Amino acid sequence: MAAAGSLVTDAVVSSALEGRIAVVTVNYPPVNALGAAVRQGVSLAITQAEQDAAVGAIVLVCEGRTFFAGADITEFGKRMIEPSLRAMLAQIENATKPVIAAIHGTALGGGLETALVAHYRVGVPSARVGLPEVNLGLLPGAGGTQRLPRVIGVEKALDLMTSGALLAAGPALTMGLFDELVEEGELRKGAINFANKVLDERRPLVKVRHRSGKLDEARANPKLFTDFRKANAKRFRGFKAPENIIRSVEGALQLSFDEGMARERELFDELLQDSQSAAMRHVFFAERQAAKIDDVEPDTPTLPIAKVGVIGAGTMGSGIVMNFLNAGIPSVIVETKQEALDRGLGLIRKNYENTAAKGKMKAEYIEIRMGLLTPSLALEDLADCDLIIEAVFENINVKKEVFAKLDKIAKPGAILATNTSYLDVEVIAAATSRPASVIGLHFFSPANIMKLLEIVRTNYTALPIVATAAKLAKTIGKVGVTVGNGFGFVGNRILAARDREVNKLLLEGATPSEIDRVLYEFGFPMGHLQMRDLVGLDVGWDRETSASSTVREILNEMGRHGQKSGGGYYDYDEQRNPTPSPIAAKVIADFAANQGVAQRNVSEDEVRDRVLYAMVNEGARILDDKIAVRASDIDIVWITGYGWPRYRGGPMFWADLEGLPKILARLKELEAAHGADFTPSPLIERLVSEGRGFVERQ
Ligand code: 3H9
Repeated sequence: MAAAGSLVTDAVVSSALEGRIAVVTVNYPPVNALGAAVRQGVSLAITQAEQDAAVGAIVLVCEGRTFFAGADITEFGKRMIEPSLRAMLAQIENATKPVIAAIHGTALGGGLETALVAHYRVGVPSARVGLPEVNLGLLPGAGGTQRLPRVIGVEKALDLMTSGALLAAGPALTMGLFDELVEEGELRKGAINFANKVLDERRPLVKVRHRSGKLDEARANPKLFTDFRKANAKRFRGFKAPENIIRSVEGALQLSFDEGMARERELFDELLQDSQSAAMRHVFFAERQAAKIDDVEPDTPTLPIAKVGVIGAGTMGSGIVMNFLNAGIPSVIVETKQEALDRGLGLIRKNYENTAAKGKMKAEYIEIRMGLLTPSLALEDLADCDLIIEAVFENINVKKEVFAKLDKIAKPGAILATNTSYLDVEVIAAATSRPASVIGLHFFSPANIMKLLEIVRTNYTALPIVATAAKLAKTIGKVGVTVGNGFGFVGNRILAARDREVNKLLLEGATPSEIDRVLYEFGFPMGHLQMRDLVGLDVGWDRETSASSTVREILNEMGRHGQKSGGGYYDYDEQRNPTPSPIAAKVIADFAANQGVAQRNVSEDEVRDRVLYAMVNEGARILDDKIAVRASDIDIVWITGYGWPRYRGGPMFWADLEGLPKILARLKELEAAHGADFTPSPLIERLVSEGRGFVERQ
């Protein structure tokens, strides 16, 4: 090989000559986003390589953990610095010398779009590619919607772009997206070899824009788009980006390439200016922010978690332990009775079998995962666990008793965690001689699926315990949000505020369907009362102390426990479809009469304001009480744990969009009509007087 010569050297983009090949290397940590410095550097390097007679072909490669992770999201909404991404891509596509994209890590969004304008693509086997702009409420706006369908076909491209899913290198090679895979760790060398081959074989400058075979295949199926829309209607409900993606791909079939690009740009700009994208970009950063805990430093020690114990094999305990089995961590699950233990193990196995049957897990993993689990009837078997999570009945005395016993059994230094959803973790910790080792790990049902983990720290919890919990959340694929110790923490405290308001509305005459419709149309997967029926009205209900003092208690006393018993706030058929329930309506009306509440017609607007503003006000009080450290953490809790629509950014971001002055004025009206539940939180008053919002916008 001829001596390497340096063409351009810059901290961000450098270029070196390896024989006939100009290797353009980008180094823009952490993820090589295509910010202005990168675009300028790449553009200059391509120009110079084009002008240099010694250069036959160009390899574009990135340093660090990944190929380009996409456009620089922090630049959106700011003045664009030339060259634009689209201009840089046009320059690559129109280069007179072959450009080879050399891909490792994840080529995402604008990153994959860059690869798609190169004339050839090589990658290492661990590389993955995708167009996840949909997760930011956007569409691939630098040619992705026009080029990806031309390479992998319209249906597959629609699937990838509307889901944001990634494609592994193997399938990408089969589909023709990669031209060659090269040895892991040898990308640069492999790409240079490939480039030399292109030159030796005088291969042409292949442009994706000229491919039409896959589009012709799609044109043969005129129902493709209608079917795709129909099949995904539920998933796309209320969310604009998927529809714009579909329309942009329709453009690829109906228009010339350049017209298709212009259509894509229009549809992209429309999304970029929409509040849904602003909300989703907020969520992107908020999720990463949530992982940062103010007093945890990179050098804060964490404890190794090699073995986990879970107490309780009910729905919650079984779901919790699956997280650790999935992560390959040996675990013990303890119950008091053999029957309950067997039921729990059955639940776990069935869950794995269903996952395998759906093709989402290889069948051999069922035994591998079950093999990591030790069932036990003795708390003593938890003695060598590094972390023990209690998931027993939600009663403070029961929990205190369990922790007092654990204190005697657990090894020194073990983390003792409670999965309580409302109770005081400090009181539970006080039942032990080591409150510094006690923490709340609040999982959400179904615990093996739901992304959220509330990490509840008390005044006593030691910092390494908090840091370990945050790290563990990542290990098991959860979004960990660290919160303070107070009734219901963040999520359930806001849920309780919503519940309180929903119950008042029911008595005043709004029907379950009317209340739920408002929430469903707002974008929640289901309404509040449907959710209550689904979870079960008897969860947390104590038969012994039940005194017909709420509608829910009365429904429970009547055996109406929700979906599973055929009725709750709604009636259910065999398929569990809800219909309005005359029985529940009578219970509510009688109860209202008993309480002296006159029933009336309640407007949808009133339902909306009362339910949503009560939640926002409670969120503000949570900030006042320092139970959450940032408004964006509350947003993440409600998005990942309670189905708040991601495209509305969470309750606090949504409140900013709605306008805090408007919310404050309405809260005052509601306070006058309904009392102290609506007294505006001091934080809202303060923010309005300062002309600020909850969330500092990016
Ligand atoms: C696009 O391309 C539009 C085009 O189609 C059209 C344009 C006209 N920009 O996630 P991590 C930051 S839209 C700026 O913790 P990981 C991130 O905030 C883009 N910053 O690492 C974090 O910062 P901090 C389409 C970005 O290893 C740090 O990098 N692309 C960007 O777990 C580390 O991130 C996407 O949507 C960005 N594009 O995961 C991909 N990406 O350290 C978005 C990340 O201050 N990115 N940062 O908290 C990802 O999915 C993940 O970051 C990735 C790495 C998988 C790459």
